Amino acid sequence: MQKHHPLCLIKEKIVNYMHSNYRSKYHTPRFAVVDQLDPVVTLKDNFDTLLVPKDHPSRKQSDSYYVNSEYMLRAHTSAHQSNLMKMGLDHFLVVGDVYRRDEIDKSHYPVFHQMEGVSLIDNKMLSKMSDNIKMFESGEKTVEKQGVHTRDISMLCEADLKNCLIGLAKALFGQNIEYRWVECYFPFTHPSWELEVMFNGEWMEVLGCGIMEQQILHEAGISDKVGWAFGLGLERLAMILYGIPDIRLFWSQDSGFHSQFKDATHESKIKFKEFGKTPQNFNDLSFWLPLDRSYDPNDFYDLVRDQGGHCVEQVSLIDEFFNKKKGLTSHCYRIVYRHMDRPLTNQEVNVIHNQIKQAVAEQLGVTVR
Ligand code: FA5
Ligand code: MG
Repeated sequence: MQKHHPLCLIKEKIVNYMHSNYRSKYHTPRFAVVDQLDPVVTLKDNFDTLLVPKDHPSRKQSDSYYVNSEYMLRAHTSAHQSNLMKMGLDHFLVVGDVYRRDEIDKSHYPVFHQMEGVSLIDNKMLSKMSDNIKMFESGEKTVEKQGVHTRDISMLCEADLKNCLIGLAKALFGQNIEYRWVECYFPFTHPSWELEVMFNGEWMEVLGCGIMEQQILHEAGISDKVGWAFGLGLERLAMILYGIPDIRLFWSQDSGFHSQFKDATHESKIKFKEFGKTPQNFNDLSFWLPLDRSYDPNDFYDLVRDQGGHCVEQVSLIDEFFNKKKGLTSHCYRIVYRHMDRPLTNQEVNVIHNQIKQAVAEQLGVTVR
């Protein structure tokens, strides 16, 4: 929800991809975006509706966060699939925070964000995609398909789903990404896959997906459609896109992190630069703006860069006011000092800060406080 946060940027990028590639007949976006749902859900929605067996490991006390015997923090955005289908949505994206007790390493965190995508295909859409395909039969379940699905519809859905996701991966990471599909198991889809993308020399799993179990649609009151679904891990996609090496960084309050995304839109090309683990040091300065020349804060930023070089991590205008009596405007700036690879001493910071003050006084002709 936080504008310019890399998770918000990746969300916007994905929504943008889905909206530009999938249109309804009046050219409106086909996928509805739902991103304000309460993360407290029933165990029924998180597990039962999705056909998760009673003895499935994800139900253990040690794997999820329970409120009581009826409610829990959602462990995946799939918890909303059924309710949204019951409300009549055929194509939707659900974005939200999800909660799991999980391992701790650079790509796992107990709170993370997922985007669910669901697409239901009806006969009308089907007739546009292919000729003479039947959806249902009463056959056997095989590795390739559910018992009630024809082989044709299962293959068509698989191709449509994988196209969508590989198209997304290429839109995010470029045509040359290294990826692989891994067959896997989810109780709510069959067949099911996970997509892995090469990142810093290792395979990183970024999403799970599959053809929705027909029983889930059936129980939601839908008998004439088939569907596919995916669940994306937003942190991992953003890590790959921006080169963010550790998932904890998404929770950083440090301006060394946020300054790198400060003015970004989802179209900005950003490569994350590690900022040292060294502490920050900040110092404020203020002055009356010159009257005899035009002034732009960028003039000041330039001077700071000249004097402070790589010791300055961020500069922000923290206060601005107009003094009626004097007819003058005052700006107060905060300069955050931090060297990328060693801690700065107070003395060093003071020296640089004074040099900046002096340069401002000389070059802008103002008195600095
Ligand atoms: C699911 O959560 C399924 N609900 C996805 C799905 C949806 C499958 C619809 C089929 C149909 P999984 O547990 O694999 O699947 O998580 C999906 C993604 O969330 C993972 O690929 C990964 O990118 C991300 N993820 C999982 N656990 C964590 C974690 N602890 N920290 C950060 N990201 C995680
Ligand atoms: Mg997985």
